[in-house]
Amino acid sequence: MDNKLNKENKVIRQINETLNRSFGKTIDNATQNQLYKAFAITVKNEIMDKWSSSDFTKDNKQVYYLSIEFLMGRALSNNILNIGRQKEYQEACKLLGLDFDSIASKEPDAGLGNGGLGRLAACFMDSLATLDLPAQGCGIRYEYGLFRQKIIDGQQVEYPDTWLEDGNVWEIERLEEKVEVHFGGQISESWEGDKLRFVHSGYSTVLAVPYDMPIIGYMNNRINSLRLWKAVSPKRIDMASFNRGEYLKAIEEREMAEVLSHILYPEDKHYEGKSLRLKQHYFFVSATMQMIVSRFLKTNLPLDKLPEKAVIHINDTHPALAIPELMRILMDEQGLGWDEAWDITSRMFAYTNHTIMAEALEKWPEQLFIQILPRIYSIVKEINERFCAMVHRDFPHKRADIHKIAIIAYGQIAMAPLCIAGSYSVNGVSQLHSQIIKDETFKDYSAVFPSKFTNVTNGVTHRRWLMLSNPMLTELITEKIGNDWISDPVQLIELKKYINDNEFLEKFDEIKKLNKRKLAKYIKRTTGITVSEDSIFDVQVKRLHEYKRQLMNVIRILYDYLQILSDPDKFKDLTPVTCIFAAKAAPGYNRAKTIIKLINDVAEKINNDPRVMDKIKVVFLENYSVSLAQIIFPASDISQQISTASKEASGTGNMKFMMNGALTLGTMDGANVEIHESVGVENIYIFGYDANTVQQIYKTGQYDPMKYVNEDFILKTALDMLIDGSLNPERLNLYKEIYESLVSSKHGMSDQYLILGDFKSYKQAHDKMIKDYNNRFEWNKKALINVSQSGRFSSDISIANYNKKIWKLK
Ligand code: 26W
Repeated sequence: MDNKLNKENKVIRQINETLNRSFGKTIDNATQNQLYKAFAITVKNEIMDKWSSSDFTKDNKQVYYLSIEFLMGRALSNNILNIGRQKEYQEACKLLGLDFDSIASKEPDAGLGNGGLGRLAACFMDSLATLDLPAQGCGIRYEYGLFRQKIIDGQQVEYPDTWLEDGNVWEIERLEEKVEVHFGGQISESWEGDKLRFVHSGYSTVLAVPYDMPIIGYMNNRINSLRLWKAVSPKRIDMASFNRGEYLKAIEEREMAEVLSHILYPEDKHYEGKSLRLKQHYFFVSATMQMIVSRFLKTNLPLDKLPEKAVIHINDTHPALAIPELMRILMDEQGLGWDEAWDITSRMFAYTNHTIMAEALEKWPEQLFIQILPRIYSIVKEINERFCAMVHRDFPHKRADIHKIAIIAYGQIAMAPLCIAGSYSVNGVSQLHSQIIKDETFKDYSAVFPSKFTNVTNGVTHRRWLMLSNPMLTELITEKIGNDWISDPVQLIELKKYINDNEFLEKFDEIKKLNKRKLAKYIKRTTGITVSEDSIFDVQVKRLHEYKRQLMNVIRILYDYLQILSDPDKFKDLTPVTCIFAAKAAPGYNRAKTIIKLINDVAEKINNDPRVMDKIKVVFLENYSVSLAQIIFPASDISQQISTASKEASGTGNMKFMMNGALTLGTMDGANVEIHESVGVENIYIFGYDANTVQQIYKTGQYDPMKYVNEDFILKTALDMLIDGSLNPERLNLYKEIYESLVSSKHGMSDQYLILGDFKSYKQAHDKMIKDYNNRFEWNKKALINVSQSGRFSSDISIANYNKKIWKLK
């Protein structure tokens, strides 16, 4: 090591200083973990000035993005990228002989989300800061994020995700900004002059303590905050004075309070009417709304100006209680009457819906709600009564249906209607999805409030999902078209100039191959399976859900397997395919867990059958996470987006694949429709029923899966493998229910995901892709067109649209 050179390097000097001060170490004797922390602290120190100056200012309107999930992933590399210092940090590592990636990998993922909804919130945070918009994310500082998944004997086993165990360098605790949140108790009414007052007593208190993490805009001066609330018991504070008996009781109470921020619920489909979850929701929205109002009060403006200073975005219905909570604060704490409070509140909220799956639409048992949130209940009840009265008065033809559209009915409180009634804007997350919520899911509400409904298509940050994940492709792009695309991603369109440029396409191909080599190494290291970097990487990575149809993919793999066995000669020139899966299943979702087991059983069978001649390999990667996704997307050739049409609200993985030059195999669902529109029919592989046909089948009940089985002997044989012991001879019944659900044609019993109905066209489209891949020049052209069209799906564009259509910040 050249010491003189090193001393002159500013980054090295700073890191050395940090190591010395924080750990009493030098670069030569620090552990990798200490090195990571020293890097992170150094970056944080670099941004502190800017962070304090981008703090809340009273001049500008600000958006508060409320979300029960923020799936941030790792921050170090992203932050270095966004402050524009990648070169300096890389140079420093080179001088020191350190491997930056391995240091960065010491950072635990912030996995505070299940999937699409949580990751969208993270991409939006990045784009908000980059577009220089004043914004704050607000959520819960879960002690445990989404569980860590291990695959043992082919089965998912869940372990706690202890991401905070070793501290979190990025966060700042702001104890002085803690607020109280109240649960339970009674409400009494009293008249104060001509005002009816509500007094809440006998409640229990939980303290909400905020922790802020910096959200750094790309190469600008803005640093927004992600504020996550931790639940703390107020009892802790006077613990010392307690005698022994009270001490135990105090501990118990403390645990009851602090459990609120212990764990992220791992469900992203079945909403459950659990009291802990209801408390979590109220906990973080109450803290957030109190913060917003108290900040506003410091401006000394009259309360009716609040909507000019703050807009509150509700990410799905989980933060819905922010609406009645603001009403409570304005009335009970600020002394406004109902009409004044409602006038303010109803101008401040915007709501995004992320799913039409009926079982995911939140409803709370009325009794539970009354018990936990008595005052909020009385406000929701009043909102409901006024809403129903308005419908009754203004929409006489809807009178007979009022029980269907009410917020409270049949002993349940429905959150989506509350959000729609209390927000000035309601949007879906892709053109198709927004159409469906307007015309089907929420049609009664769109008839009442037609002007509230709009669309903003999802997007993903190209900084994390292209620049960070795929540095080689980023460099090639910038070398050719300059770097304007970074701040204006639509400029990626300039890449079109190279679609007939042999030299360019060869480089493009080489980069894909190097990324595949990296993934192949990861696969070898984590699963022991050898896959060829020359095989087609055919990938389906996302949460495990029946509607996403991982099962259809597995059946197709079995089908291909049987085809090869039946005529090996015919397939000896076939390009080998590596089928890659990664997916977590909700711990209580048994069918999803069985499908994981099935994928692993199929992998075991095929990978170890010499007759397959390595033409098919099946790999299930455990513990799908943001960091793993960053390795997978750049290395993928085929992007499987095969949901039953109408079920996937948007999808965002589809965009990440496209950005990295994978070709989509998909149904006309969610954002696939817009990807298809962008790249043109030659550059995407679309198959299957469209959303209208699916609705038609549901309406008529005309679906006869056995017809498809009887037409196709190989399909029949593939399905038989589920029940004839080919896969799991010791547990013959393991896949019996799955088999039966696929083939049953009894009305009401049949497979609502229509797997066998779509199977033939899926198989054909897949075959065509495998064949087309052989013409690599043409394939790479298509891939390049996908990259060049992906700018439209940057979250920068989504955020610009949110601002233009909904928030209207300066
Ligand atoms: C209460 C249980 C629960 C929890 C989370 C129900 C539903 C959810 C989310 C709304 C599920 C979700 O993540 N939806 C996904 O949102 C993405 C971002 O908009 C879309 O791209 C996906 O299509 C959608 O499934």
